[in-house]
Amino acid sequence: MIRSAVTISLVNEARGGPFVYWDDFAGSCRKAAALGYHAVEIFAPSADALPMAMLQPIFFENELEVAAVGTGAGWVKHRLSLTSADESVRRGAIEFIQGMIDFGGRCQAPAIIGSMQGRHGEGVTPQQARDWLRAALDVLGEHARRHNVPLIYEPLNRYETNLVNTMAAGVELLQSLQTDNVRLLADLFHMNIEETDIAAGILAGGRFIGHVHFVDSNRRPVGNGHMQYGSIVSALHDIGYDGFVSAEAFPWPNSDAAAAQTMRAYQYWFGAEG
Ligand SMILES: [Mn+2]
Repeated sequence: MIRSAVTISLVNEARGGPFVYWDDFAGSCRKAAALGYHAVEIFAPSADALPMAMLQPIFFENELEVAAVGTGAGWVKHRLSLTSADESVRRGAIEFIQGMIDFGGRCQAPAIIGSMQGRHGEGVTPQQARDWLRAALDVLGEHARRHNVPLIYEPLNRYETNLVNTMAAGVELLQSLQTDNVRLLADLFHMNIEETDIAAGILAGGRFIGHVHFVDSNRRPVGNGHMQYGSIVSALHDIGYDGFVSAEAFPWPNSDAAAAQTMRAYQYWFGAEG
């Protein structure tokens, strides 16, 4: 069954970013549960900012799972990157993500690598960046295995990375790794910019897709842009996808309306599955 999730950001430096709920963690969880969400996706400032022991009663009380944890705070707060020319920055990036993998792993949630992948340029060749990225994914994918969760890698649009922009390129990257414990994140906003056809991109990602960011063409909640969802939903069924569709969208026009709109869209497209 494809399950619903909604994002909560606690990272001040990410303000203005595509997260539905902000700041009030317990209150956001209560609202998500009341709307019928199965899970929350957490964007936290660091692995120790929110002790999982403090969060678990909130999840239990609201019968919420954790769909995933983001690692982007490593970039927006600390300017860490897996493909920096500076070795100490690369090492810091790996340590930051390992901490996040351990944080999520305590509630069986995978960590997502998006902006932490960085980019080539400024003295780093495409080949060098790709080699560093692959080495990091091998280490981090195996680290995630200790918690019995995959590591999620997100192809981004061209304005955010020049490493991997499409599902097909993501599959090629994953197939070049030693580890088989990394999955792709199909973010419909990025795919709308990069894929020739979004449904075809999902079919190309196939069994490698392990998480979906469920959002419209303009990064507003589903139903507020021009994305055509029929073929996208069919493609997710065709690949046998049974993970989360998570609302990583702007809190437009506000958090509560964005969460409610995404839930209406989830029920329309996936609700019949129960
Ligand atoms: Mn995303």
